[in-house]
Amino acid sequence: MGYTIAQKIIKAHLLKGEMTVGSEIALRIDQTLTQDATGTMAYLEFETMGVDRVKTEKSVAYIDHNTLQCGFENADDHRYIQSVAQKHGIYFSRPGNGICHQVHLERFGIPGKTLIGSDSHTPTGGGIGMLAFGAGGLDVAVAMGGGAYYITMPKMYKVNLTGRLQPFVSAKDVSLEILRILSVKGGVGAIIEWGGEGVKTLSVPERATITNMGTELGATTSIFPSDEITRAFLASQGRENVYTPLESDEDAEYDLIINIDLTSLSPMIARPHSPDNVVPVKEVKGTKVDQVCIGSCTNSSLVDLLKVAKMLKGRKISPSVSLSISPGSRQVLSMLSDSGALSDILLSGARLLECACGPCIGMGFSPNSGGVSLRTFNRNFEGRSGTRDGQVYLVSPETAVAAALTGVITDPQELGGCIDIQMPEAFAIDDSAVLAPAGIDEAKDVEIIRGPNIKKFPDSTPLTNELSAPLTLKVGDNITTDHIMPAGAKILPYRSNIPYLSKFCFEVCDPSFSERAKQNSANIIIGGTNYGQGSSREHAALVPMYLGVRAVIAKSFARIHAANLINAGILPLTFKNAEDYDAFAQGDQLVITDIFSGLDQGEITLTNASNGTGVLLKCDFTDRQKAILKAGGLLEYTKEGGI
Ligand code: MIC
Ligand code: SF4
Repeated sequence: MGYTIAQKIIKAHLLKGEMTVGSEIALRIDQTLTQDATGTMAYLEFETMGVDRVKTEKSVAYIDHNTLQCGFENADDHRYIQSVAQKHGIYFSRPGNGICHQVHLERFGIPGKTLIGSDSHTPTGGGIGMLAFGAGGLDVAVAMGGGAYYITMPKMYKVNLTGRLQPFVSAKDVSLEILRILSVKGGVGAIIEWGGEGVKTLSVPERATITNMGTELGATTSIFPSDEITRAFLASQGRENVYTPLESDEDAEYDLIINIDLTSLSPMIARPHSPDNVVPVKEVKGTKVDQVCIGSCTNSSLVDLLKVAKMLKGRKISPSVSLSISPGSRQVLSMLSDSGALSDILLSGARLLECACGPCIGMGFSPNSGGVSLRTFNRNFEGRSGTRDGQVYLVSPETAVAAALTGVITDPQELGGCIDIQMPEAFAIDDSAVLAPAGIDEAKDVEIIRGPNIKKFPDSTPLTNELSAPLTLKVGDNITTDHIMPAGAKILPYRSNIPYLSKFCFEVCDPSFSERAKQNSANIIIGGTNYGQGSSREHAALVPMYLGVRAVIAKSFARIHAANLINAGILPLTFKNAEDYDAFAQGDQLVITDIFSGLDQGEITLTNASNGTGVLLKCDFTDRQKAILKAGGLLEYTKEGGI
């Protein structure tokens, strides 16, 4: 049997384990990336490992999420990250240089290499043929220290593309279409390979838009072949030397094959509040729009913004709409400016924001109360925009501009005209905003700068054989990490201050959770399916750990969040029978006994002391995961000598 692209890269990086679906494998990691919102914690963790210099081929620290610097907190964290990077051999991408995934694609991504990043959209690198995973900060810290990255060997899915996209239909519509087909749970446990003749019609940034949103499918990662288009992109970035071709074998086998005819696609839109709530734009046309945001790691490439500029040229946006544009990188912005396209954007009435995540993570530009916001981003979870009742829709840049011009949701195909944009042959290259680390000798003298906002890493509690705790919170299906640990301009500056962050835990679902949890010595949470989908933020595990959460019981978990819970020493347990979820009510007193032997048997009994019901829970952990849980988390485990 032949290999898929992902299997080939896995095989070349396999340190431990068998490549059979469902078994644990350990991978050698070539590159890492962090961003500031998860990076401070990741570097604090890295420091505790006592490794002088990163062991990866390339590690980059980006500052892109939290660039507002409303107070000293962000600014201090940025200084901290800069000094750690300088000392330990990490490249530092300065604030304003761009969004990690966009810059990494442009300047550092290499086909066939492995990358993990403390950000769930790291699979963007799959657009260039990298095997790129989102991970918790602690996993990234371990990889920087030379440790392996552990995952469960995924299934292989293939999406075969045929045909060619019609004018005003773009890669984002492909992402939304696959979300419509598979849902936010449809990619769980799988790597999605994009192939077929239609792939040849997509540029690297378009491919990256698609792999970026594979995260919203719950996929382990997504990947495109590395072909002549990849070579041309790398050449235009002055990096042709890192090109290697990569394709799957003809007889590679897939667990699922989906066919999409690009020619038949029309503009799509995800309605509030889930990226898979997708319909054709036509179905919601005419809805009044208050705000339009163009940018994010999904849609902020040069080609995206040149299209936007062409559609806006000589036109004015609707007086009732506020339009923001955040270019993905300094390279994109400088080329927009040199080509004159920036003026076309500005003269239309758009507002230019920094090359950063910005509104995508609620850092400003929140919609008005109940306001309708069309965004080219990848997530529209409730409250994520910073406005609790904001109505966020996800669209392509073309659909975004159409709405900005007309003031209502509009199918961009109805606007007419032509927006064919060619990829430039050469990108403007200036890496001066990426600071190289100090050399080995000078590094000894680099002092780490720690501001007062950086608080101690919270202590974890080693696992006990019996757990008796109230069911402090019961939630439903598809709970996101934005529910568990919200972000946004008010909270994001405190990502290195777990005690402060803890006040906001589950604020969107239940504002009293944090106070109630603090009163108990231990707490249990029950959730539905796909618990913890969304971001890779380990804060969604560290903060509950700080609040005394010892176990989360759900119908199923999202991959990165389950790994983060284990890393934090919290038991992620699943109901053996999903219907047992109904046997519990918030406030019930729960007891789990014989945890240690249960872990070995793969099954634990949960008793509801309030009504006497007993149900079985699955705990299918690998030996390494059991050892991490017993130690009280990955940090304790590594301190005890585990790898
Ligand atoms: C997100 O899009 O939710 C974020 C903010 O980029 C997160 C990371 C974080 O919470 O810092 C992610 O996707 O992992
Ligand atoms: Fe930044 Fe948004 Fe991308 Fe997350 S999804 S990395 S917040 S742009």
